[in-house]
Amino acid sequence: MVFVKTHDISELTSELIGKEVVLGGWIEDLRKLGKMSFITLRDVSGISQVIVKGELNDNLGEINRQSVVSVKGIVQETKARDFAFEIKAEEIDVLGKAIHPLPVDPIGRVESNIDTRLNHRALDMRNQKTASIFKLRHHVLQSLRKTLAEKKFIEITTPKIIGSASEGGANLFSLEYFGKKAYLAQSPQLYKEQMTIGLERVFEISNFYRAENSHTGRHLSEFTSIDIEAAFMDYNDVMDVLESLVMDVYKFTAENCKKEQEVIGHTIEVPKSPFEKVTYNQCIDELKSAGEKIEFGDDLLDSHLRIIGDNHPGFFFLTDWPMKLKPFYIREKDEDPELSRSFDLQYGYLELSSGGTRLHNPEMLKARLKEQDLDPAQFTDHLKAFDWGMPPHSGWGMGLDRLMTTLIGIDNVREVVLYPRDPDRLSP
Ligand code: AMO
Repeated sequence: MVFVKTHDISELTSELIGKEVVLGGWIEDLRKLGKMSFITLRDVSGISQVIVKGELNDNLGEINRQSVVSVKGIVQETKARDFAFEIKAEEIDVLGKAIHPLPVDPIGRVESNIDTRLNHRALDMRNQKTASIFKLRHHVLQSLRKTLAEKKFIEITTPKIIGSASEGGANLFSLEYFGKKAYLAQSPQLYKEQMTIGLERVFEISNFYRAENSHTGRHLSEFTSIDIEAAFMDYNDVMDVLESLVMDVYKFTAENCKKEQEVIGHTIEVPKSPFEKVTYNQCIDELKSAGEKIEFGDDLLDSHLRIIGDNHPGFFFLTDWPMKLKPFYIREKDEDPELSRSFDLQYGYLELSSGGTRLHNPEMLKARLKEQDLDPAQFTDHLKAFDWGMPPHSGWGMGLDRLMTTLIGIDNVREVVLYPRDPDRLSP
């Protein structure tokens, strides 16, 4: 049995013609034509054709499509249009049998609905479109980390099991923790703010949890968040960081993920920069002009955001929200304390990120907690840090899953998450 690969399929070159290689992958297609068989072999890097002749062909037996095999053979030129080279097989070993019927067709000839694909996600990953989405997600993560490191942000990992809410009481999953009540973190908010004391600029890319009973294409119970927090920056500075991060992700993937774009059937268009900044007050005016009954201080509903999104397609910042609509840690504007130094990054109607300048005066922070019916005693550990020399700081959180949907032009986050969690889906 041979299972040590000498090459990935994409590594086959004309220099290898006449040489022996060992490939490993799965059988995408197998055609027996009497004295000969043609196998289409796929691995993560590409596809190749394997020619099986003579005694090897006579003894080939039944091998189901999608079974994993290793093939030892000689590289040769091919007349087949779809392949760069072919392999004349000398030895074929079945390493992992695929038992038919399979629950989804990874070739995509028979289309399966998203639920069926998610229920059999590992096999769905042999569908080239699905694999391309997750290769793209990998490149997005690489790009984000590269840009943030260049901007001197230090990557941190904060706890996901916590003793009190980070974002206030709503939407918390609770669990039993050795006889005590614990929660799953909704965001790294408090920890990332605290870390600016010693690390100044931090970022985290992790999963966070929201017990939101929402059944939409953009809400998950477990989502991946990209979070930053930066000392000595205000909300305009962190908006700049966010914009350059998004621009870099688009440029990097547009340039380096040509094959993935082709397979997905979507061309990544690098957006225009700078992104427009639209204030909350401007939105209220636009909504009134569109005939909506809305006043300063009202939250923007989905229906409102659809109107605003139509007026401002693509990326734009929605800034200067009323203080009363913002979480306790957001700071007011000096010139108008009813307004906050805050923003959302929108992609049309879709909210991708929110952030702002933080309150860093502990007394004001305590007052804001009370204003929002939160108990400062629950935040003792956090508030302590504000007496140890807390720098002024700002930050934001962005949903990676939502960002991915903008990149590939789809409207369901479940397509870009390996094993999505939502109110109806807890396994696999
Ligand atoms: P917020 O609650 O707005 O802000 O979340 C930030 C971003 O996270 C994404 N997101 C979600 N994605 C999928 N499913 C969900 N249920 C979900 N909830 C949120 C969105 C959203 O814009 N601590 C602040 C950020 C900060 O100020 O630093 C926060 O969590 O894309």
